[in-house]
Amino acid sequence: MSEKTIFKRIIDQEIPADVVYEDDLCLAFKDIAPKAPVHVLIIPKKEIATVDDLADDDAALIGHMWIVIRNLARELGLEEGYRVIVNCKEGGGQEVPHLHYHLLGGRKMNWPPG
Ligand code: D5M
Repeated sequence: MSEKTIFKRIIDQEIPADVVYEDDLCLAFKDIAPKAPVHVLIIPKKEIATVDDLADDDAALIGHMWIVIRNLARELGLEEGYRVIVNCKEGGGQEVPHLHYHLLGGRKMNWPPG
């Protein structure tokens, strides 16, 4: 059995996180190294390593997570706009192998990203 990821350890409450939302399917908490005034990570409680590892029947879970993202953006005061990023695998800049959405806002976002 491979070692738990840091995000699985947060789900299991083995390490603390600044949780802003939780339900049966997902958890949202503040990024430890924020890249914008608002930087929240939204993760499924189900262990899915990357976008590449999504199963066809994860579609409802992913749809649910987008509704959570929309609600969080409203609650966090991001009516001027925001960015949602998913890094996929090493080449995509993913460091933690547990699927996560970055919700970034509170400043003007640049394009293209690095
Ligand atoms: O993004 C992984 C993100 O996870 C990165 O922005 C830092 C953040 N991170 C790492 N450890 C923690 C803890 N313990 N709490 C909160 N945030 C954390 P990636 O897309 O994989 O590069």
